[in-house]
Amino acid sequence: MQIDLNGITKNGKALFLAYDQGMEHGTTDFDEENVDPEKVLRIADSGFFTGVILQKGIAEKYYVGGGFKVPLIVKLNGKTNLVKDEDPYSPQVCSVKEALSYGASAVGYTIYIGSEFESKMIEEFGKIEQEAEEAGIPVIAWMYPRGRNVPDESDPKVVAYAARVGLELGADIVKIRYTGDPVSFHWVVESAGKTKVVMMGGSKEEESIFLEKVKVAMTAGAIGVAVGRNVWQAEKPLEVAEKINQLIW
Ligand code: FBP
Repeated sequence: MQIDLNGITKNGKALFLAYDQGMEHGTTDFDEENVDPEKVLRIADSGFFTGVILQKGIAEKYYVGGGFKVPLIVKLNGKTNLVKDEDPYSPQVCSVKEALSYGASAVGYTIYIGSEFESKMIEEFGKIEQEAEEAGIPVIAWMYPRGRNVPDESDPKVVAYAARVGLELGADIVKIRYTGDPVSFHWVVESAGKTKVVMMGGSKEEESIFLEKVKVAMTAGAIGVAVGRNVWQAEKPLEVAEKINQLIW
């Protein structure tokens, strides 16, 4: 079934603000300003974004009752980076039902394909996909090739493979690493078929370099970007958000 993406897109395009790094990376990603979820939620609510990605705790304690208009995307699994397992597993920490109770318009889940635990994540994702479809909300798969079997996470072949797995598992949108050039990223988009592709952000880099990637990804057929640090770690987050917004629409 083709799920309606209108709740988290505008004219078919998407710009999501990711703010789950406190769990994934620790508070070293933050400064005095962006450590406060309320402040980042205000950036998300600026009108430049079609969704904000949160773990359940921040959704429950800050989004709920906060009067925010930006649609909520709840990340259903997560892990810390303190455990240095070569083969990562990101367990489910929130159900689709709980996410809906916080007002979620969509849910997200990371699958580390290539990890020795990929089967566990594929299985969990299968159930989530079914529940999300029953609830009529889209499911976004963070398709991250990672683990001992993946020598290069950015290898365009393995990234395209990840996108294809997302399609075959029923993801409505896949969140995918930029492959470095328009031709290979176009192949990633082709590989995803009817599953839409958003480019992931990555660690903070020079604004012009990041904007160029956004431009190329859009030309290659992505529907948008899911970005975190390149916006809320910027000196002027709203200015960067506006520039990304202009490139997407
Ligand atoms: P960024 O734009 O800050 O990279 O956020 C995107 C994201 O996928 C987050 O949702 C997640 O916390 C993080 O990147 C995972 O990063 P890593 O590649 O280090 O696991």
